[in-house]
Amino acid sequence: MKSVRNKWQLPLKYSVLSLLALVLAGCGTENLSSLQPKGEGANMLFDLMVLSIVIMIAVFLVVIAIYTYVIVRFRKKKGDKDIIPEQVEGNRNLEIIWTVIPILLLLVLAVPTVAYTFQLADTSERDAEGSENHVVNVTAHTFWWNFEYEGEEVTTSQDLYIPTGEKVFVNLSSADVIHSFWVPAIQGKMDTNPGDENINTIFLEADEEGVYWGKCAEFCGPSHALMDFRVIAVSPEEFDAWLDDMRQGPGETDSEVAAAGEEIFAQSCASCHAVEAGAPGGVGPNLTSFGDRTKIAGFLDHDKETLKQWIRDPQEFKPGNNMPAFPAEQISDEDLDALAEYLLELKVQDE
Ligand code: HEC
Ligand SMILES: [Cu+2]
Repeated sequence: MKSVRNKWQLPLKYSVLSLLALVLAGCGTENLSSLQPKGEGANMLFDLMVLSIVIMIAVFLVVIAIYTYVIVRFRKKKGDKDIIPEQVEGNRNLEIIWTVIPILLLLVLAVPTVAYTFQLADTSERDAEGSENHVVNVTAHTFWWNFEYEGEEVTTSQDLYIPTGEKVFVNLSSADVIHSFWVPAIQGKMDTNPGDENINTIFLEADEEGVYWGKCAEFCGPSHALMDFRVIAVSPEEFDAWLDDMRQGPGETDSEVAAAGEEIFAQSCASCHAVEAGAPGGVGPNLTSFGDRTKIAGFLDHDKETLKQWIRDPQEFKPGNNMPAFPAEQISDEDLDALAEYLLELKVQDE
C-alpha cells in the first residue's frame, strides 16, 4: 500500500501543478493585458519590457556560463593534493570590466525609458493651434467613471468611446479619493487626484477597433476591484455618429410600461442620474445610453433581472457604493419592472 502511494505521489503532484498552470493561463479577459498591446502607449511600454527582459536574460546566461565553467574547470580532481590553491585578491582590469558593463547596461535601459516617459506625457499635439484631437475629462468616483467630451456637450459613464488611430487626450481627476485610470492593452496607468490643481493628462490611442477593459489601479475602498470600465474604439466615422446619437438622446418610448417607468425615474432617480448627454456629471452615472451598455455598474450582467436586483440592493453587489437601496416599501415590484423596462430602452444606437 505504502509503496503504491509513494509511486504516484510525484506524478500526481506534477499533474496538479501543470493543471493549475493550464487553468491560470486561461485567466483574464480578452484585451486586458499589457503583454498584448493594442495601442501606441502600450506598444511603447511593451518595448521597454522586452528590452529589460532581454538584458536580464543575457546577464543571467553570462553569469551562469562563467559559474558553470569555474565549477567544472577548478573542481577538485582525482589525485589532486589537499592543498589550498593560490589566492588572488584584486584585479584592476576585471574590476573595471564589471563596473563598466553594468553602467552601459543601465544606460541602454535608461535612455529609452526617460525618452518614453516624456513622450507619454507629451500634450503638445493637443495644445497645438488647430488641433483636432478629442479631449475627455475623466472623473473617477467611488466606484464608477464619468466621461465628459470637451466641447461636444456629451457626457457619459462607464463606456468610453474613442476613435481609432488618433490620440484622444484624457484629463484625469477624482471626485473623492485617489483612483487610477488604467487600460492595460492601450496605455499605462495614471492616477486621478481629487481637486482641480492636480490634473494628470495622458493619451489613449487604439490601433484597432475593439473593446478594451479598464480598471481602477489604486486601492480606493471595498469595491475597488469592481471599478471596471471599457474603452470602446470605433472608426472615426462611427465615433462622430455616436456623438450625434448621444446628443439626440434615446428618444420617446412607445411602450406604456416604459412610460410609467420614466415617471418613477423622474421621482426617485433623476436627482442623481441624468438621462441626457448634455447634462453635467452628477452624483450617479449618466444613463443616457444605458440600454446600449453590456454591463451594469461596470461588471454585472446586463439583463433585466440583474438590473432589478441592483436597484433593490446595490450594496449586495458593490459594497460601499453610493447608491441607496430601494426596498419594496419604496418601489413596488410592478414599478420596479416598469423602471427596468424604461432603463433598458435608453438606447441611442440602432440595433
Ligand atoms: C443618491 C443618489 C442616487 C439615487 C437617488 C439613485 N442612484 Fe443609481 N447610482 C448612484 C451611484 C453613485 C451609482 C454608481 C454606483 C457604482 O457603480 O459605484 C449608481 C448606479 C446606478 C446604475 C448602474 C449604472 C451603470 O452605469 O451601469 C443604475 C442602473 C442605477 N444606478 C439606477 C438607479 C435607479 C433606477 C434609481 C431610482 C430608483 C437610482 N439609481 C437612484 C446613485 C444614485
Ligand atoms: Cu480603486
